[in-house]
Amino acid sequence: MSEAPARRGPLPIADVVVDDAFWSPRRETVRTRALPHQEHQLRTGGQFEALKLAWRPGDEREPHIFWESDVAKWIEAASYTLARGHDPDLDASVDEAIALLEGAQGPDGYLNVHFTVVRPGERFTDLRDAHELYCAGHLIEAGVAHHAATGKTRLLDLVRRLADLVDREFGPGGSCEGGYDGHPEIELALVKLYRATGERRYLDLSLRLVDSRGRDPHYFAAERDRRGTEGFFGPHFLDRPTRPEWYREYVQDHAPVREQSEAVGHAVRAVYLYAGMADLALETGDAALRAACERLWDDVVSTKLYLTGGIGADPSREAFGPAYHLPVTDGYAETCAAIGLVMWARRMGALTGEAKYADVLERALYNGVVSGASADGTRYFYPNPLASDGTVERSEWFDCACCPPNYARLVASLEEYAYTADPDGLAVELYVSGSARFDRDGASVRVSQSTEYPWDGRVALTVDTETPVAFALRLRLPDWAPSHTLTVGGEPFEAPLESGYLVLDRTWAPGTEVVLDLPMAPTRVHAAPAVAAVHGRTAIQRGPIVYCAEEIDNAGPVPDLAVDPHAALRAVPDPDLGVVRVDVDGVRERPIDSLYSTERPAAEPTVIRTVPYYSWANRGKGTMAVWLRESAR
Ligand code: FUB
Ligand code: ZN
Repeated sequence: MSEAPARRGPLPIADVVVDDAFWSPRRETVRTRALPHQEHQLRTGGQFEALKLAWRPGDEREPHIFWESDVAKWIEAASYTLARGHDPDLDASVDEAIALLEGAQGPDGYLNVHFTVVRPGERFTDLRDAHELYCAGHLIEAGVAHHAATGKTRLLDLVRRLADLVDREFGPGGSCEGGYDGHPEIELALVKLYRATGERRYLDLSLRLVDSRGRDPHYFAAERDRRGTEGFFGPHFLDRPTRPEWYREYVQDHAPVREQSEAVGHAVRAVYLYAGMADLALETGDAALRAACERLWDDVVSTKLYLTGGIGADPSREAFGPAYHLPVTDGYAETCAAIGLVMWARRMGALTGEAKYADVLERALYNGVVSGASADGTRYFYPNPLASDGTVERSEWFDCACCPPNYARLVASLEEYAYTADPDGLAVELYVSGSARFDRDGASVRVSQSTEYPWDGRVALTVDTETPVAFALRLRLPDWAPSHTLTVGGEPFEAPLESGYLVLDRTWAPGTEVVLDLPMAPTRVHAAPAVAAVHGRTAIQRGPIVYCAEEIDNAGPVPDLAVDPHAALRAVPDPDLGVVRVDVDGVRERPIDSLYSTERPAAEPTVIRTVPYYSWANRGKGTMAVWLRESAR
């Protein structure tokens, strides 16, 4: 029996059960609809086929530089799903994909089809653009997940051969010494590989890659000069030669990571890098790395975070915009970026022990991540705008298909986000029915949760042990909750609030019940005046759920609606939609004949219906807005 962990971190997936009215159907949809749909897309789109290395110049479907990452994320999502229960068909499909990957791997461990059949001889010559290390990172994450889920070692062995090659090439005396990736991802993956294998050199490699960024002489400029071309994305980034500093920021390569304070550049690249940095700070105790992570976090949440937990406001480059630049209709907020924020947040929580990170994790998860897929799991958003002119809808797939399997792997691995074990006991990060099991003083302890969250704020927890056992149970008090009530064994209980957690540090008798009640009254949310895009507008939130008005519920275009600023917000269970709606009185303004008028438009009273943002665009196209105008009265 294992003992208390030396530091905070997620429990092994096998020790967590998610059996939840909100999440279980979504996870089952990932298993029965999303994963088969994605597998079909990968088979018909060329990703699987490419691994046979049969492509020749002139053939259709030239293997793309990051196709392996699509396959890898799909395998990772499938692995988490296989960890929950036997699924022979899925297991067989995963084994087939692994066999294809094995066939595509070179004898020295190299694996990237594009640089094997399309541009042989050019491997690792375009680190800024070519995504080889990004793909390697996703493959490594898949290998670790597949081994943990199934006990099989083929994919883990494969990715170790790949990681060993990267270690040789990027280590002292290697052909890419001093190099690093233009799209971070491998850094956090190598930390996972280190944890899975105990091999310190993977951690050292990750640290080396992180620390090589932002140095002069500039590696990417030198490799461009060696290559003599602008690289894979040269034709897309025509202004890159004249804006070198901007493009260094784009890949978070403008300063050594310990000196970075502002979240800049491509949002997914950024949060994957910051997640890796947080992992490394946790593993090494490096205070400067931790401080950089904290500064970058503060910058994101105080100036660059959408209410939905989306990040990356600039669609032209999938990038962070300036502070407070959070456009709605033409904003960006890629699904992968919200997912990356969730990944980073979990690591920041483990690093610091502060609940504020899980608050943001929850915001992103229930809003900007869940919105990424349709209710049936087979259509996806890439950008997740906070308003629509009626033209936006999810797609079955994308040429750049990063988001769909990323959604699947996150939802399938919810176990990793619900709890953290720590030397004192257990922290409940997310309120999700199910349970967590851990060992304490030689006893096996199970903490079970029962809740209708996010629709109802009552969470009942039961501590099951054979004998009394002492440990601290931490319950995150969400930042949206203005108050709470807590009972232990049916009696009111005063628990101190530490770093955002209610701490119940006591000896637990078998079967003790804890009930946390969080008020779920809908509230209005206003943005800081500096957020020009939503001046004078209000949003609605209830618990962790952000709401939006959709045309289909409001008998006309959403831009015509204005909320009465004094009207009560009414929570209305909607069994047809399977959600709690929020209704509010307001007005519908009538169109006027001219573009401008000295008169206010005539307005008629109406009830404005709002539904969870994550659920929008499941009932056809129409206008939508999270931030609603307020009426004049
Ligand atoms: O570059 C790989 C992935 O494609 C990124 O993470 C996404 O933002 C999309 O650009
Ligand atoms: Zn994406």
